[in-house]
Amino acid sequence: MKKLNFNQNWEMRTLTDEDTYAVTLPASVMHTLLEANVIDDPFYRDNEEQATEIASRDYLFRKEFDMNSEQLAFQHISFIFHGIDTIAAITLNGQSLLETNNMHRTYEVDIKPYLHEGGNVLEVYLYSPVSYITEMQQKDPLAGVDHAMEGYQHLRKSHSMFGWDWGPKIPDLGIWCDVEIAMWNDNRINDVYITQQHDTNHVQLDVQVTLEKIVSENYHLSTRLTAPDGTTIGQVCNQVKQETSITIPVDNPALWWPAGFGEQSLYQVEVFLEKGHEVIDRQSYTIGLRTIEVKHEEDQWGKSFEFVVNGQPIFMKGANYIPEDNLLPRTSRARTENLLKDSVAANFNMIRVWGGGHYPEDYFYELCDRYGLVVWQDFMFACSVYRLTDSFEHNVRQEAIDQIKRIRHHASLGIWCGNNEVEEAMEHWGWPRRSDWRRDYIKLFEIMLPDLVKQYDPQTFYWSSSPSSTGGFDNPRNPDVGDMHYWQVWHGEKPFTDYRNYFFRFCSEFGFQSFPNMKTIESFTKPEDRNIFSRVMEIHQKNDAANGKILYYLSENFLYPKDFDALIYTSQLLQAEAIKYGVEHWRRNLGRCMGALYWQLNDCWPVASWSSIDYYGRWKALHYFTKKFYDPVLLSIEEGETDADIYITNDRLTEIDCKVEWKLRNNQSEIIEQGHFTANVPASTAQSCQLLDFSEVLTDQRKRNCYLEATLYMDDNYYSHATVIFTKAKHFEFLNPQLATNVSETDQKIQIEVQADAFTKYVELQLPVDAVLSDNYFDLSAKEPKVITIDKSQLEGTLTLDQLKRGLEVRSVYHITHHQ
Ligand code: BMA
Repeated sequence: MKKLNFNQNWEMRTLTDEDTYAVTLPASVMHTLLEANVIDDPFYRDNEEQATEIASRDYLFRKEFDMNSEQLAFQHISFIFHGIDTIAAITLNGQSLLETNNMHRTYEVDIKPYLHEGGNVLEVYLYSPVSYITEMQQKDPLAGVDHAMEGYQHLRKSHSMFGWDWGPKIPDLGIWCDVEIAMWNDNRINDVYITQQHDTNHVQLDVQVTLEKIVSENYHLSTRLTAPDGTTIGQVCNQVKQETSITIPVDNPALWWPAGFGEQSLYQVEVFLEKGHEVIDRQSYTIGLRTIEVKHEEDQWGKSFEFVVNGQPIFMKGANYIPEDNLLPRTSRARTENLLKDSVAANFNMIRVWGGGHYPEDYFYELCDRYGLVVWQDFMFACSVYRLTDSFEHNVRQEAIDQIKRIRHHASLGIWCGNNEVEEAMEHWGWPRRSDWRRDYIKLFEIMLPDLVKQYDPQTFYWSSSPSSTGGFDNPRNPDVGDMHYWQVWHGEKPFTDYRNYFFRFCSEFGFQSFPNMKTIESFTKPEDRNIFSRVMEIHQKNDAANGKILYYLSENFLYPKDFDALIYTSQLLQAEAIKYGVEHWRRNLGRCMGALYWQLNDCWPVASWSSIDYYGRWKALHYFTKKFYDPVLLSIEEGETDADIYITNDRLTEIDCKVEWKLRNNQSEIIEQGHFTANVPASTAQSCQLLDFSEVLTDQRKRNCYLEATLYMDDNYYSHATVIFTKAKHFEFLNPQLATNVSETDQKIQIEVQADAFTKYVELQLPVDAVLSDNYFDLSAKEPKVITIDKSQLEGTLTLDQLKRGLEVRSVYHITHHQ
């Protein structure tokens, strides 16, 4: 089979005017108009408001192309549309070819009967998604979230493009994935499905190949498996049927492991279809040899929710992933790669593709395979009721088949999940308890989708909803059974300490908002907008009452910030502390709790949100905290009123021997008490190592100026460090730390030594260019300098030492209220 990419030389225009724009696919209306300077940047100030009107019109994408006699001689010629967003009518040479209404599907259509030799015209008419959802919602009002345009759930288009509590209402339209033309004779490979049987030191691969047509002649199928070390195993099958199975034995397999647990070994499986001696089609897949199971079994606490990879239970650490941009043509492999590298740098081993966006492109999964991120894959349904009419059912069935077949061979795929929060919403969000809605829910998420997963990917676990306990509307918020979304901290305004009341089996969502970094705020505001209650800042805050929540939590924890910049900084500290509080607690309960995925990793535009990395890829304080609280060996301190329990959580699959030194110090870092201990912590275990009782020492006065510091050493080397204070930061008597920096460089690295005169928290270094630092937002004891390094290769742009010295800014908790 021959495939040609069909992305070049398109044009786009509005159906109501004559202006045309040259485009290359993937392309969208808003992105094209923006590139042509016809509209202003929709992310700037209040420009989002122009989007609804633009998305209320219809558009045409058009391409003229030539076909020669050689091409036309193929017996079969088709177009493959890998993603059309969304409602389209497609014509070829004026003849109707195809109608589409699902951006999550791949459409292939036979074009042979419509083609001419010489010039041909392909036209894709795109119709307004806004008009469609408005009309449908009038006919059949369905419950959903109120921060999105009404009726969004009627259309198989990324829900969050219609607005979300972190996303703008920019329901752009376009051709968001590649278009290809496929030409073939006689026969072709229609489908390949690879399963694995694992035994000790042996894996048997079963490659099932389905051909397009029944085979009558001289066909051969062969496979080639290439191991990570380059060795190959070839198999040939001469007894080809329309469905053929080829077995490949692999001795001493190099297993694929999640990040932090071993190598991400990848094998290549190639399948060749030959007729006579000619290869007429080939397919290639990158796979990893591994088993991933989800254990959901009764135990002393309820019913577990535990990922087991290659037989090893693993605590999953990660976050929820949302679409990377509202204008889809701006996404790219390089951007996604940066985001996923940053995830692994923060010690993630899992990423959850949240169900209110779109199914990511192939490269997303390829990168997750390569970097060792287990993918929790939601089907694209979220927070809404769905009406299962015959046509809707047919549509989502095809969508699920397309997506399961596309994603299933990836090493990183860990779980299929029916939807995000639909079961919980129908049970707990006060919606009408309609039996027709419930019936359709059960049909779709508890019958149809699990059946399809069983049919097309039986080796991957299916879970009907996140969160869920056992399905069927049976207490989806049960904290002891299944997975949990916990929002009482934040939406429920409970204090951070509330996390410690729960021992969820797997916490797949919990979160806390902050403002993005100043540079990011500057990108969408004028100086006069820089007040969190300004109209522009409120447009970039989509969660009702969220600014009030930030201020409420601020009042509980920190002093009132001196200015806008200090408020932005403090909001990030709140967020980082909140999530750390939850994660450290759940990791101290490793075994009972087996996963924490915070809400949310990234942003789709510059906005105040729960993300740890903002739209421009800048790390918030939370992301630096994450790197530490997701470390495979975690030193954490569970502080009480006047005591402290020092824990070590060891995620590694081997035991560790370590030493911990602890010091109770005052705000000048003078030592009041100190001690040390050694610990042996078995593999995959959290251990309370030492309970320290300071009730004698920590008087009310001392609680306001003493902190406990613990330092972990492994093999006599410094490993990590933790501090706690025994009062709210707002009441702690922080002294002026007189922060001093000393900058130097080597060929590869920049080094910044930071020193304080008194104990201080949340030391932040800001460079004049974007960069990821080895650490940031860290605590410092007096006269104990810390060296921060920056890889020069990671710097965005060039930076001389002199520029760095002049542009470097440093602050800490003390500067929330003080200028110097
Ligand atoms: C969860 C998610 C999202 C939402 C987030 C913050 O419910 O599933 O729908 O954006 O919380 O409210």
